Amino acid sequence: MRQSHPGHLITLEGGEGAGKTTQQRLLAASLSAHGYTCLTTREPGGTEVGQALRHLLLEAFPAGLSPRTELFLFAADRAEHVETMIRPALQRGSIVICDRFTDSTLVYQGMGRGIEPELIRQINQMATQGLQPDLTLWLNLPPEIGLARVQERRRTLDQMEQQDLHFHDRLHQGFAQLAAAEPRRIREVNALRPIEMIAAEIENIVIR
Ligand code: T5A
Repeated sequence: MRQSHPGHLITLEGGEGAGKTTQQRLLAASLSAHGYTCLTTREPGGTEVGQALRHLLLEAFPAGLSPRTELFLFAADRAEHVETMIRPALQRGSIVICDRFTDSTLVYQGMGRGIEPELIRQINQMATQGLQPDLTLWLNLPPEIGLARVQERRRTLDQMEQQDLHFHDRLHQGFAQLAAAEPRRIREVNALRPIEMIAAEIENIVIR
């Protein structure tokens, strides 16, 4: 997919604890070693404004927010992130590797919270002003394994991590549906393997 900038946007998607941050770091190191300029970032919370929104979304209200409030706050985070950080980096020719992006909203706020997908697509479109990932890597891991990893690592769980397994199963199905619908953009990666093996497959997908 060619867009109106010289850079490339790669997004990492998947359930909780699927290994996105780990693989983001390894991919950035590999691309840098090949001479590419990379920017690693994440949603929510890639910008200073986003950090405040991340706190509101995931930590400040243990009882949760209403689904539409949540949707608009994720969209606000993305609007700020795209406008002030992602698009300028793409204009400079960087490879931007973003931990979660628009597919997370479709899955979490759509399949998870039950908001109509068409509304989410419209809001994603407004937030990104049409910017789409060139490539999305879906780290496919059974939700119970990802959640166990997160629980092992942290004493307190955020808003989404506290949801029950049915919720996380729906998210997993949601990512599978998106990957089936857009096989050219979304590449499924089996995340139930050692870190190095996953990294090697991702490197092979990205640098061909
Ligand atoms: N959200 C986000 C929405 O609802 N809507 C949206 O639009 C957006 C953008 C973000 C939350 O917000 C939600 C989704 C999320 O619930 P977050 O803290 O950023 O919150 O959550 P995650 O993105 O899930 O980040 P995590 O850090 O929890 O998971 P990662 O990044 O997928 O996993 P990672 O790399 O940190 O690894 C987790 C642990 O597993 C180990 C690592 O060492 C680490 O300890 N690990 C492995 N262990 C064994 N084998 C492997 N292959 C391993 N890979 C990693």
